[in-house]
Formats: sequence, C-alpha cells, structure tokens
Amino acid sequence: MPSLKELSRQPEILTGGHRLCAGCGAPIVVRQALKALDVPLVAANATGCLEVASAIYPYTAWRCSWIHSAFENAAATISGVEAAYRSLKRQDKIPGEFRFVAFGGDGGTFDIGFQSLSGAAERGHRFVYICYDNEAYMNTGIQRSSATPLGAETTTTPAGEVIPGKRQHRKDLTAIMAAHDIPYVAQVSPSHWNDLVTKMKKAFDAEGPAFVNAIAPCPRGWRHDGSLTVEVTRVAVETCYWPLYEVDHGKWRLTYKPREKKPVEEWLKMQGRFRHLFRPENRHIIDEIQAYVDRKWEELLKRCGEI
Ligand SMILES: Cc1ncc(C[n+]2csc(CCOP(=O)(O)OP(=O)(O)O)c2C)c(N)n1
Ligand code: SF4
Repeated sequence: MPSLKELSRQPEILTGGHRLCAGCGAPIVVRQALKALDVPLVAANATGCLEVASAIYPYTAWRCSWIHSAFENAAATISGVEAAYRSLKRQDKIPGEFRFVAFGGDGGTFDIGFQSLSGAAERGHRFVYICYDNEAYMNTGIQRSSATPLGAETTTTPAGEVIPGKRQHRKDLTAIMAAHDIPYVAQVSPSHWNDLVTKMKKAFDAEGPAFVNAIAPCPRGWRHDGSLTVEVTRVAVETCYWPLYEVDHGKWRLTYKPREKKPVEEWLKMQGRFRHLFRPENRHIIDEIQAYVDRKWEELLKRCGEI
C-alpha cells in the first residue's frame, strides 16, 4: 500500500473546479477511490449531486471517459459499455486494459437504480459500483431515501409535532449486495483512506461485479460544519454506526475494530438533522438507534467470525 504522500502525487481523475459544495463527502470518496486505479477508466454517473455538479456543460471535472446516465440506470449503462468492450477485445480491436465504474448516490442506488444494479450484478459484468451514501436525495432538496437513518430530519420527514423525523431504519444495502454472491463487496469511509484504497484495489481487480458503499456526508443535509466532514465519518466508524468490512468471495471480514465502541449519540450530536432527538420526549429514539446499531454490530461480528 503506497503512502498518502505517494498517492497524492498520482493524477486526479476528478479534478478541482467542480461545483460540489465545500466540505461535500462525495468528491473525497471519488478521489480516494480512483487513487487505487492504474489503468484507463470508463465511468457512468447516475443523476445526483456528483453528476450535476461535476459536469456543467460545456465544462467537466472528469479526466476519463464519462457517461451521464439517468437516475435509475447507471449500472445498466456501464453493463452495456463493459459488454461492448469485451466484444471489441475478442475482435482484437482494443489494445490495453480498461476498468468500468458506476457512481450513484443512495437515492440512485438503494432505491430507484436498485433493479439495474441487481440485474448487472446477477449478469456478472466486470464493473465496480460505488455508492456515495449521503443518506438522502440531496440534489433535489434533502428528501428521505431508504438509506436515511431513523429519526433524521429531511424535507419529507420534517421533525415536528406529527413525526419525530424519519420513522424507519435504513436499508442494509451492503448486506443485500453481499447476498448477490458477487466476487467483492465492501463498506468504506474516507476517514480510513488506507482501508478504502486497499478495498478499491480488490474491487477493481475482481473478475466480476464489485460493490462498494462509502459514507459521504452532506454538510447541507446533515447540517454539520463542512470542515468536519471527515471527522463525522470517523465518529461513524468509531461508534460502529458505519462498520468497515468486506465480503471477499463470500468471506465476511471486519477490516477495522474500534478499540472502544463509542455511543452512537456521539455521532448524532455532530449533526443538526438529529438535533430534535435530544429533547426529552424524543430520547427513546436515540435508544432505538443505539439498539439497532448494537444488533447490526453483533450480527456483523458473528458473520465475520469474531464471536
Ligand atoms: C426517474 C427520476 N426521478 C426523479 C428525478 C429527479 N432527481 C434528480 S437527482 C435526484 C436525487 C438524487 O439523490 P441521490 O441519488 O441520493 O444523490 P445525491 O443528490 O444525494 O447526490 C432526483 C430525485 C430524476 N432525475 N429521474
Ligand atoms: S448538497 Fe450535499 S451532497 Fe450535494 S454537493 Fe452539496 S454537500 Fe454535496
């Protein structure tokens, strides 16, 4: 694994000058992820903040072949490209190696693009799907998605007298993708860049579909200070809200175990979207979130053979 200094000298595929908000987690995830690559790339990008803000015509921040696909079909788009590549390769019409990646936000991945992702995974295309999970539909104004955690305030789950924020827990998409029995699945965080780049290398090297879910805070939607974006992800890992693990050819492995599991409250209190939970009448929701994190963590430890 190269040092951070060495990685920083590698060319950036996503350049500066894009219009993502200051402190947005998405470009941090993309830049770190693509440091793992040393061959040319073709990327498909579902509609969402990353796509909208990085390719405002006639400009682009991408230094690779890049396709804007619809909100619902980034995985189908890249499948077609990869199939065409395989055919051209067979005909000896393309020299060298290429890799294929699809990017989507959680809305484009957990919800509306899920069928195309699931289909592409089942068909066995060789591509990496990276979800930058900011836990809501941010680009259209912070609406809840199936990745939004219990209790979070969004514009479609406003905390007030009627409801105390979102009423359901988030969907465990990383586990759902692991259930597709594809060669590689992982959960990553930009706070742990070494872990992230190592997993991305495995994902790009996999001889079939790979899925990587990256926590990617949105300062606007999470209502935290943009300078704390990476810190917010670190606390997510330390509280076990966002465990770092991989499923490599069916083998579950924890890649980081916090020395001391911190209460999830530490993560919640960093973000304005959970402010209302700290009122006495909503305290039980924090307890519910903690119980959920504890249960999922125990399940994961078992799957990874840690207990
Ligand atoms: C079929 C369809 N429905 C709705 C939209 C409008 N739309 C564009 S981006 C977006 C939200 C994207 O959310 P997410 O995928 O989580 O990415 P983020 O904006 O958070 O980066 C929506 C609803 C659309 N483009 N296509
Ligand atoms: S709204 Fe959120 S996800 Fe979108 S660019 Fe800004 S910080 Fe990033």
